[in-house]
Amino acid sequence: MDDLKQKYLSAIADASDEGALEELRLQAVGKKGEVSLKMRELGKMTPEERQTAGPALNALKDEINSALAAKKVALEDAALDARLREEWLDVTLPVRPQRQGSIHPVSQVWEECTTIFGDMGFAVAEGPQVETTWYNFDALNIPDHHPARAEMDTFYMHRAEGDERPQNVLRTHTSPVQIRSMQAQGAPIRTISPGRVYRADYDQTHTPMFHQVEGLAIDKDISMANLKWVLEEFFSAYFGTKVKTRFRASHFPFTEPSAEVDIQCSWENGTVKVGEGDGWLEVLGSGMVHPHVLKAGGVDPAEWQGFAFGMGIDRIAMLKYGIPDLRAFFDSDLRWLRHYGFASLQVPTLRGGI
Ligand code: 2NL
Repeated sequence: MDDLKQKYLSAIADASDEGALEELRLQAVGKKGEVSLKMRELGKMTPEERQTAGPALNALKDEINSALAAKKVALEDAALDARLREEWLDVTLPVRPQRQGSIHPVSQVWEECTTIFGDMGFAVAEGPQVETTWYNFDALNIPDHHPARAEMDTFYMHRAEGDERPQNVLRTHTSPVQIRSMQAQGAPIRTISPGRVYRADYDQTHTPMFHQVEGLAIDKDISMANLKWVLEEFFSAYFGTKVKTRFRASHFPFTEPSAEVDIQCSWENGTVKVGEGDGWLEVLGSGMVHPHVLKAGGVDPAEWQGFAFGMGIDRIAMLKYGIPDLRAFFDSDLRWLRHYGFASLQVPTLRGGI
């Protein structure tokens, strides 16, 4: 019996996991286990033998059971210790870098424009980027021979050999949207049309795609005085400071008279500040809508008149944020974002930053 005890106690002590332990329990004290079989032999013993063997077997069974229970607890503790060693977290580690999106500055300025003009009572209209030459040119009093129609300035859509339908273009301004608004709702009208426009041009101050917001106000007695007020109100709201404007006579086919508008600014060691100083910066074109254009929009020029203006969203975004080169917007958005130290770019990345 001592052999049995030695055998099982040392086997239990050596058991490496709960499975092995259960195996040992069955071998020793299970129904057909060695100790149980021995207990069954008690019946064949003499009463004297049974008197010593009975309590001894019970004691052995108890001892093995408590060794099994103790070992089970020890194995569980060891397993927990191992897990704790494996699964610990260093809460002092810096957080993992997270990629964070942000609204593109051009989109932000676009949004600001619609909000400011919206507050002044202008509706917002959008329209197709692929336009007919009628909406893009003819309706705007741009004659056939006008240089703006030339291949080098305008992106003409591909047309299959023998296709005689009028050629479509990528719109060169958002004026077609204004024409469509006039046709759809007639006069009076106050609307702005922000959007993407396209011209075959690429240098320090021109990109083939850029963003424009045009404005149109037509009523019985709209004048350039109203235009001046609207623009000064807009620029003051946009730049957050009172901004004076200066109108210079100009020429556009779609307005008569026409004016280029400058805003007040100062130049200090190469940086422009809007709304102060005695310098001027050209920011937009404008004028009184040409009677031909009113007619194209289905509005009677004998009864109605109005102003229109067109300004570059990218350009006024650059002015507000101090971007020197328009190409920064499009060559690489990252370059532009980095210029402003946008939060997402301060975080180290797997690519080693940009
Ligand atoms: C510029 C010049 C301008 C307009 C756009 C316009 C639209 C209609 C009728 C008349 Cl429907 N005019 N738009 C007028 C004057 C100038 O843009 O240099 N923009 C950056």
